Amino acid sequence: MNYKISKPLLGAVAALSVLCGAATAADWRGWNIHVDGYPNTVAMDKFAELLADKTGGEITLQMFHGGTLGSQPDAVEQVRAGALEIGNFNLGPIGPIVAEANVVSLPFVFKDVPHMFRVLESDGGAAIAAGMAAKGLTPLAWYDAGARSFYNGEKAINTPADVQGMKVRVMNNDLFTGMISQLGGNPSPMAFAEVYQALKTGVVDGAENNWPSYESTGHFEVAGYYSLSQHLIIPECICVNTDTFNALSPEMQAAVTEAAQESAVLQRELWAAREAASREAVEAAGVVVNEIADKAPFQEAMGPVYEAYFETNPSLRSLVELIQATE
Ligand code: BDP
Repeated sequence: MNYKISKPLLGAVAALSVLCGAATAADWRGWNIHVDGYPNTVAMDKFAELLADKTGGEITLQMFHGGTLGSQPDAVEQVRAGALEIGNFNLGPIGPIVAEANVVSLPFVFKDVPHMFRVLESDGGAAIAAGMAAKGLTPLAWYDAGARSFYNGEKAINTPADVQGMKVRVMNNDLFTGMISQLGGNPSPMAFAEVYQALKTGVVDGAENNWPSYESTGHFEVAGYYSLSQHLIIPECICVNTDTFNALSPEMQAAVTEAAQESAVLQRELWAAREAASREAVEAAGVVVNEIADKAPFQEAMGPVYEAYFETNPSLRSLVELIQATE
């Protein structure tokens, strides 16, 4: 058979592909675990809006909030595989995949949140970003997730002895299970969505998170003691599938990055306000909050966690030292 295509037909095809600028445009899908009104949710919606504006509609993003597309470890894999293009991820569950990114999940590695951001903006941050990109997750911007502290339904925690025998939910990462074990507790890695029921039914005694997540999930209703251990300060990213990002023109890459960075400025502002508001709300609801006068025993107990990390990643000792040397 002869498949010669007539000229008018060719013209029609060309016109059609112009009409469907969609042929070159991309519709991205994005994952976020948080509820409506949460700083990250608002900022990711803003990112979608900025993305469409700055790329002249070439790239659009449909956000799926509330973890509707699955748990965080699953979503991380989906973005790596390109089944989803974008995710707002905490670096905790990324650590098991990207050794460089796991440094931020070492307990007490950062002095405070500003220190964390200074590191991310330095060579340390570049090393973390390069490690992530090599594993399929290119970070476009960093979000604030504050500091994580312990909470439970039984008592205030003041010393490691208070964690003794306690079953504590953690995010999926050996550093976190090691951290709880070193304090004498029983770690229980579990998906975020399951923690409320687990606390309520006594499957776990406690968990750990920042103020906004403690409040937005309702965990404070079933675990009313919040002890300011601030043992983990973990950044979050807007991460894009590396191949998807690398296939873009330099102009488009710049537009996407700019949209992400602007969304991060908004997220950090909203975060500061929400941290204060969440703390106020849970205290008003009767949560007992305690400062921990001496955090040194918690820090000292983390020695074996660091040693195990260095044993598996000898080359990353210098990255940790770089972080510790960053003013
Ligand atoms: C929240 C993070 C979210 C994590 C969650 C958790 O924003 O990404 O999934 O903690 O504890 O603070 O799983």
